[in-house]
Amino acid sequence: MSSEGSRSGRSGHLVRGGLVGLVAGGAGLAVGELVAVVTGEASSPAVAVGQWAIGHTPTWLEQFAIRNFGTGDKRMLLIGVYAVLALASAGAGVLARTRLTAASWVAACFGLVGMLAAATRPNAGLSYLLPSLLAGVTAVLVLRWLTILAAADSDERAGREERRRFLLGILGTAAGALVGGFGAKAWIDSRYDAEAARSTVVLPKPETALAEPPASVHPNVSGLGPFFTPNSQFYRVDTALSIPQVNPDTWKLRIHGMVSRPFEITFDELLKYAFEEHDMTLTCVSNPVGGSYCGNARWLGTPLAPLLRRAGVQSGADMILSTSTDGMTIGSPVEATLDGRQAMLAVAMNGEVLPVEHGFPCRMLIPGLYGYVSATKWVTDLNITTFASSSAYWTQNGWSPQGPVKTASRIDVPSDNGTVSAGTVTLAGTAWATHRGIAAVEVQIDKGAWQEASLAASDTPDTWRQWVYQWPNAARGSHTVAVRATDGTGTTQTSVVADPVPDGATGYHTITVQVA
Ligand SMILES: Nc1nc2c(c(=O)[nH]1)N[C@H]1C(S)=C(S)[C@@H](COP(=O)(O)O)O[C@H]1N2
Ligand SMILES: [Mo]
Repeated sequence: MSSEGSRSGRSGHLVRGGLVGLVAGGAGLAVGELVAVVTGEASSPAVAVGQWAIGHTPTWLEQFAIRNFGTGDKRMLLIGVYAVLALASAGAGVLARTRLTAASWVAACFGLVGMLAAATRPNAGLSYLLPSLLAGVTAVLVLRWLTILAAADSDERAGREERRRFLLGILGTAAGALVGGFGAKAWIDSRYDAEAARSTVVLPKPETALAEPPASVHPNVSGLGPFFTPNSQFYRVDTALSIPQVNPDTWKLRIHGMVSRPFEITFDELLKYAFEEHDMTLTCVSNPVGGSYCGNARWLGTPLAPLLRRAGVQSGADMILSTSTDGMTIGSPVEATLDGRQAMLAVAMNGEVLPVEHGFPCRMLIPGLYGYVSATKWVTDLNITTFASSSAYWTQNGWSPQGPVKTASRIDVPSDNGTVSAGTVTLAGTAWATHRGIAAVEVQIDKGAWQEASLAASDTPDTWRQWVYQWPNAARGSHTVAVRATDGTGTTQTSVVADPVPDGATGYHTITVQVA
């Protein structure tokens, strides 16, 4: 009797409808994933919708996600996409018990949303529509079929046969969807792995070997990060849901647009250019005051200037609109690549072939500019154009077209709210004003007078400069410590507090220290 009740009772209806919807949605997703094995990962329904959402996330929400999830923000987004899909599928399943046609349309709409998202992907062709189209069709068919089986099973005259059919149908489909979906995902992931190609790249030798910077670039303070950020710890900021896997054998760089002699080069041809090593700090415009989206590395690259001269930049052109394999566009001032600074196409980072997540096989770098206007990873196309006629991805999302790095300083030791013992307390951190260099760092305790910190040796004006300050006679209690830097032009960091949007955060990094 009780089983009969749950089969036709109200909550039984909801649960069975929800399950039917979930399985139908899952079957659709699995079919989408399977088709994407052929049409490409970017066309898979979940990836297409997630990637579309990344491009359309309002900047405030994106900043929130970066603050709270850091580099895990992408995983959160995919979880969000799956959660919305699961809820909607379950809802469609419940609706199907009374309104099968309406519910079928809901399922079809999900296929449509996937198709629309896939159509907006860079390099999207007609084949990009297939995974979501077939996913939608599958979801509708499975939804209708399982709803009919479920209805037969809940009928008063239903017997063992109806129950058997329904259970077999729903469990079989669920198992098939899980195996098919996860199998297809694994298949896609294993199809091309840039890591193997990366391990066979022979790095070119720099024209002149660059000496190691003196040991004195790094004050030996425990808790202070090293002068060069290890690749494994280097921050990562990009919009890629899955890291682009670029094959260096088919990689090409095209330089075109407002140039007299457009050309294209292969990776082997690129490696025949003159290479140089350069130490440079890279930082992100979305780094909050005191944040960690800043890293320092020794890069090996070929200067951009000779490449641009070979192409012959026409007068009036002031922007390099670079594009990556994943469709990211970044606009950089032509001027910054021709004024003598070491703007380069980099192929190595800290003595290692560029890591895949940092742009393998080739990325752009321009000292003095935030990454969003200079540091295109997986770059394949340089379109010489004008700021007046073109706009890049981030600019369309509310960021400023121009992004010179603002002077910034950070207290790394002790950590915010850390406890230290009374007496002499060692404060240490880093400061950067990429391409202008750091001339001074000052520390302020409890809003008192600014005290000059000791600067570590300078490597290049393009690198950050670490600092130490021995705070004498720190008394027990809670104290605030602030820091500010002066750049190589003599300009001191502004105290005015500004958000990262639109062109970089300002204000003094201030921490609380408990002296015990
Ligand atoms: N293709 C691509 N390149 C990109 C980005 C991106 O999203 N896609 N992000 C840029 C931004 S905003 C920054 S700060 C730097 C970060 O480089 P990293 O991840 O190697 O630290 O890469 C830049 N290059
Ligand atoms: Mo950035």
